[in-house]
Amino acid sequence: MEEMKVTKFPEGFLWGSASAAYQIEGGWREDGKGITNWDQFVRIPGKTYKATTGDVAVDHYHRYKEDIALMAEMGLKTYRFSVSWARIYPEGRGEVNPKGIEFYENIIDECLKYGIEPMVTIYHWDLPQALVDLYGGWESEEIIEDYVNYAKTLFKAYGSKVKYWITFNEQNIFTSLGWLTAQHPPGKFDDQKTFYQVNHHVFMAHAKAVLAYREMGGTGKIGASFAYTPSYALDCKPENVMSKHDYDELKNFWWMDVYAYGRYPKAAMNYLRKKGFAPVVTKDDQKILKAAAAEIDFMGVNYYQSCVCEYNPMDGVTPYGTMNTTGVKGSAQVLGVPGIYKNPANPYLMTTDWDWSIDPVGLRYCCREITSRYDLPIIISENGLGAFDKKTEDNKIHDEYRIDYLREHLKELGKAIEEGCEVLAYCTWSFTDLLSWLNGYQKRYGFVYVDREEEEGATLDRYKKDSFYWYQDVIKQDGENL
Ligand code: BGP
Repeated sequence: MEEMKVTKFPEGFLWGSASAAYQIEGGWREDGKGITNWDQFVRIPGKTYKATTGDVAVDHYHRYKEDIALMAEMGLKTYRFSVSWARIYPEGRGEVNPKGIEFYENIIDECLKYGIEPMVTIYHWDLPQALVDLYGGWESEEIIEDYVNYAKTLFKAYGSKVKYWITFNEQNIFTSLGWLTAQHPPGKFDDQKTFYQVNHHVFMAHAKAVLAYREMGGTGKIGASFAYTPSYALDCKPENVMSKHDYDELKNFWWMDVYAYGRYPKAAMNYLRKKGFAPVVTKDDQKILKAAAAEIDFMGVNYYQSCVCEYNPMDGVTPYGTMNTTGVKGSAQVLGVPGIYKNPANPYLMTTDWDWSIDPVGLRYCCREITSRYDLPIIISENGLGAFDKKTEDNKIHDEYRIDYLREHLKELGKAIEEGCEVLAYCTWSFTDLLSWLNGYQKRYGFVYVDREEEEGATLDRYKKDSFYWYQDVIKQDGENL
């Protein structure tokens, strides 16, 4: 389609930024918070970059007023943050912790005070450890009821103030890293059978929470956020095109089809049945998934990069190999599933220091695919550049590379809107610098620099980066100056 100029983002477009509780809050044992799976996992030697933890993180727990004041100064229209389940229910279930309820109430009120729309992620990976000890966390279907109970507690407490709800952040990532690559808790390796069953439990928890929200009279918008890595076939060789098809079913539609249609993609399900990995799905489950699919209001998309698909022979590469968590360019390996696909580098794209491809067009591709396949509105719930930032002697951070990255992605998003995609919001990852789960504090994403390194002890003072002023201007002009 012909090259077009973006003239306008829609009226009321939510220019935003995002975070997650574990990555910013700190205060890991304060005010009655329970221990989470991540609190434990980061203490296992070798699991995180330089043994970094979120014990203190960027101390948002004590500095949220300062951070939200900075958001207001920037002109942010929405702030996406997550609630830590263990602050609300220290044991995952049972007694509510009033201090936890109060903390997020304060955050919500502080946002509303400045006219910033709070967007709440109910689950962004930190799970009360008590539920893992009790029944194995997501491995048991018992968790569905506990999650729904927790979600209902949030709907009840904040439902009159919060209009945007995200049930789960990147179900595909936390389950893959948790049960396949052992890089996230519970650190299981190549356990495909459990992986698919765990995912089914998460789908059911999502679906039942969506239905509960409606039953409680919720009139806001609710959906899940998916880590969408769109794929391109290496070339027109039919076996490579087929590998792209398989990749899409197994890595993308497996999740998005369930959210949007309430059913699993057929070819992928057949493949998994043959392998013995297919989840147990009852007739009742199917009904619930379908009912919830009819109720979601948007597809949340976390977009960072695209990938290339090439046929991978039976003796080819596996999904398990070195991931770049150090920022040393070129240290990531090509991975894939034998007999199906592998993901070689894209020679047309540049990469970040962590070997993630930089592909603004991929964001437009995501929006177009979702619009055509699901006909759903879209919330870009994350997009951003992880980079090494340097603070100069006069306390400036010249992150023009981040400005370039965001500008190019926003231009493509604008084109997607022109092409008919209904995009409600765009949240950058992230507002302040924060902890990157596996990559420590040196991989920075924020508009606001936080003075801290991998070791504790720095001031945690905040400094506005050049990108802060740039995004402030984008928001002021509603994207007309991109
Ligand atoms: C997404 C997560 C975020 C954030 C982001 C950046 O997968 O939802 O929590 O971490 O990725 O990733 P990373 O920190 O690995 O660079």
